[in-house]
Amino acid sequence: MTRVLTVAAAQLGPVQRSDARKDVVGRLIAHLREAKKQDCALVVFPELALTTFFPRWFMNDQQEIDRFFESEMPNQDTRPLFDEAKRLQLAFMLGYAERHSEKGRIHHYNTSILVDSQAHIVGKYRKVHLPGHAEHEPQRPFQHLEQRYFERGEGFSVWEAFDAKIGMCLCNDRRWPESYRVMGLQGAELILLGYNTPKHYPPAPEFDEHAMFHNHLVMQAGAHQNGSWVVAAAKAGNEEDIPMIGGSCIISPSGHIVAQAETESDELVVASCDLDLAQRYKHTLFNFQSHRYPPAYTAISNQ
Ligand code: CDT
Repeated sequence: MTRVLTVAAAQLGPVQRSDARKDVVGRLIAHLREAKKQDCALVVFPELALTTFFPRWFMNDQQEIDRFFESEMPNQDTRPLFDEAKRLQLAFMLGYAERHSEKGRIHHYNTSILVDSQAHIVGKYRKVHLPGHAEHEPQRPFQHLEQRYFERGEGFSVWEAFDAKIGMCLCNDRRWPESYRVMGLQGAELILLGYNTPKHYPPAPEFDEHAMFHNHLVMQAGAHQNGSWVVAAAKAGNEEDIPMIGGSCIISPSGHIVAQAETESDELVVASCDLDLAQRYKHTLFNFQSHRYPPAYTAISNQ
């Protein structure tokens, strides 16, 4: 019997700084209900889905910064999302800013969780590749302060859930082949990722015209070279006057985009993913065991 999982990339239009969490959660719930109508089993939400992409602002006051973080998950604001997903028997991936307390120390991460159809958290990923910078750069039209607000996560895992092997990564991770390969080496058949990408890249504005091409290029390559599906959910549209690229999509292990967002608003992108097609690539063209030669790759981890 073939294993087919119908999934949705739940693109979000802009989330403004003034938007209340409960209103954003209402939009996520609307996505869940539409996903159920379209027979989905799993819904993928963007990176930092509950708030505006706050690393674009320089802040010094930790109390102000912490207002964008969640100290518990679920919490009062997100409980309705978990309850509705359980009622609909839908699994989901959610990106959010995590404030974590351990041994008397507070940590801040850019995190995603995998939640099963019974509303249990079955996987957690903390972003590894933190782009941007740590100090205020006033010459920029807007900041990208992920290196100021977050600590790096430890690495990439793959979880067995929904009769599939599922990996997670976040935004800038998708530009690095190592992210996919480490998940590929663990057998990932479906890689879930959320992203927030401004249309304008201040350090090299000449790249701007290629932003969507590069967005899809890296994910299509990552999917194909590892024989995995990729489900990618973006924020889109003008968020706090900063245009975000959107382009949410679902990519087959063949490398082709099989479904893609057409708008820069809240939009559900749906596809049925044949997980056995992932296995077909893993056993032929990208049979790691037969064809990779790790002794030739030591520079990748040594350098
Ligand atoms: N959120 C995130 O990682 N965004 C980056 C923006 C470009 S680097 C400043 C990305 O890779 O899409």
